[in-house]
Amino acid sequence: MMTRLVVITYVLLQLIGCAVSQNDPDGWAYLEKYGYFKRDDGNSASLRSSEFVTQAIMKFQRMVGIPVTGKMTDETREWMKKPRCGVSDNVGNSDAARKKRYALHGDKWGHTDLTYKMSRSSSSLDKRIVEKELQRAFDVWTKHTPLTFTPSRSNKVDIDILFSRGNHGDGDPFDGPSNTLAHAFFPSSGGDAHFDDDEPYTHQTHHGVNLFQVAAHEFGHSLGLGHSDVRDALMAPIYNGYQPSFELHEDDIEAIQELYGRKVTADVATKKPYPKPTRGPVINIPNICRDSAIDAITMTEDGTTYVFKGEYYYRLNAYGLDSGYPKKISADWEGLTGPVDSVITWKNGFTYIFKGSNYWKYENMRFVYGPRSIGKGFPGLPDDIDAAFVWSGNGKTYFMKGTEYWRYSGKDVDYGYPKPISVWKGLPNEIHAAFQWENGRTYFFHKESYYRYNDKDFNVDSSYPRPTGTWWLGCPDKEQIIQYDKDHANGNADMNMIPPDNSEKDLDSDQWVGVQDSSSTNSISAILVTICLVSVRFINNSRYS
Ligand SMILES: [Ca+2]
Ligand SMILES: [Ca+2]
Ligand SMILES: [Zn+2]
Ligand SMILES: [Zn+2]
Repeated sequence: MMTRLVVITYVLLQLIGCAVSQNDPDGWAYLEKYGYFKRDDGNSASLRSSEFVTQAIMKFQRMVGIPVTGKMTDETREWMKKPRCGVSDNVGNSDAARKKRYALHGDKWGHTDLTYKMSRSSSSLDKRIVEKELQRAFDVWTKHTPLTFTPSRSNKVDIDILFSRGNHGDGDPFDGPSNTLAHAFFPSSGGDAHFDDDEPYTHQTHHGVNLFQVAAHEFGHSLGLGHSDVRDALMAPIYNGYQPSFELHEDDIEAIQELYGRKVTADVATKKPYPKPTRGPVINIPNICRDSAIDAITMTEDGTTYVFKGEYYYRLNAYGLDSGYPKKISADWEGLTGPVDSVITWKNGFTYIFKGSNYWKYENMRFVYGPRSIGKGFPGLPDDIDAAFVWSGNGKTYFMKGTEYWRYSGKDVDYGYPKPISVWKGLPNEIHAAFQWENGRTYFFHKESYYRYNDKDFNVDSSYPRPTGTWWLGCPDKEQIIQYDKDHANGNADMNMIPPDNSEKDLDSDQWVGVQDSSSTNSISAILVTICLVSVRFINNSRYS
C-alpha cells in the first residue's frame, strides 16, 4: 500500500513537473531571470500558457545545446542547475535563422587602451593570484584584437572589478554559493565586472570555480559581447568547467573582431593608422534607428524576416538588424527598385511585393515575375497599398490603405469590402506595414510604433504600441539616442569613429562617417554614423515577450 502511494505520488510529481527545485519547480524563475520571458507582459496566467512556456524552454534548450523538445526534461533541469553567468541570455525567437551564433550587445568602447582596477578582491584567493588571473583573462582578448588592458590606481578606470556577496548595490544581488557566478556590464553601462564572493574561486585546479575562465567570460561582456549558443564558446552562458589548456573559441574570436577588428601588427599599423582614439563607449546608431517608420515587412518562406524602407532593405535576426545591412533593394530583388508599398508572403511560399499599380512575385529572394498590374492580378484592390498580411486569426489575406481594408480570398476581394480600419479594435488608421511572424502572431506597424494583435480578444494586446526601433531593429531606446546626441554634441570635439577592421568583409569604408571637425557640432547628423554596418543588438529588448 505504502509503495503504491509512493509510486502514485512520484508519478503525480512527474506529471506536474515538480522536480527542478522546491523554489522553482518549473524553471519559470530561472527562465525569467535569464531573459527567456518577462513577467510584465500580460497577466501571468497567459504568460504561463503552455505555448509561451514551451517557447521559453525551447529557447533555453537551443541556447545550451540540448535536444529542443519544449518540455522540462530531466536534462533541461540538470542544465538549469549548472553554475552560470548572471547576465541575461537575451534570446530572441529565430536562432535557426541567425547566421551568426554569437551575439553582440550593440555597443563597444571608443578607445582600445582600456584601464581597470580591482576595488575589492576575492576572499578565497590570494590577492596577487587574483591580479595575475585577471590580467591573464584580459590577455585572452588582447591576443586577437587591438585592445590593451592596463591596471590603474586611478578612480576613473574603464573596468572596475569587485568581489562581493549578496546585495552589492547594483540591484542584481548575488545568490550565495553556486548558480550565478558573476556578472558584468556592457560598455554603455560602464563595463564593470562583479564576482560572487560566495563562490570558491580557484586557479589551476579542477576543484572549485576557475577564476581565469569566469573572468575572461565576464570581460567579454565588459567589451560588448552577449551570450553565445555555441556550447564550447567562452561566451556560452553556462560555466564549462576548468580547461587546463584554455583557448578562445573561433566563435568568440569572430564576435570580438566584429567589434574591434583584428590585432594590429606593427606592419599593418604603419600602413594604415587608426584615427585618434576617444574616451567613452561608442554606440553605432544606424539611420533607421532615428526614423524607424518602415515601408513593409515580411517573413519569407525560408523563415527570414526582411524590412523595407526607402531604397533599402534590412534582414533581421533574433536581436535586431543583421550586420551587412542595409542593402539596396535594386541590388538583390530583381526587377525592383525601392521604395515599395507593401510585401506579403503566402503559405504557398511565394512573396508578392506591391508598388504603385504593380506587383512582383518572388520565391524567397528568387525572382519569379513582375511587374504586373494589380488591377489584373488582384482585381478589386486599389493601387498604392499600405500594408498586406495574412491574418493569424483566420489565415485570410488582408490589404490596408488609408482608413480602409480589404479581405481577399481566392482570386477576388470578398463581398462587402472595403471596410473601415476602425473595425480592428485598437489599431490606428494608416497602417504602414503588417505581417505574421514566426510565432504565429500578427504585427501592425504605424509610424515608429508597432502593435501586436490579440486574435482571440480581437483587440491590440495590452502594453502595445511599442517602439519598432527597440523591439524589432535592436536600436537603443529613443532616450538613449537623445542622450547620446547630447553627450556628443557638447564639446566632445575629437570624437572619431573607429571602424572595425572589415577589410576582408567587403565593406565600403566611406559608409562610416566620423566627426571630422569640431565646428560642425550643431549638426547632430554630422556626428553620427550614417550607415552602420555593425548590427546593433540590445540585450534587454526581446520582441518576443
Ligand atoms: Ca552564486
Ligand atoms: Ca507600406
Ligand atoms: Zn555571461
Ligand atoms: Zn553586480
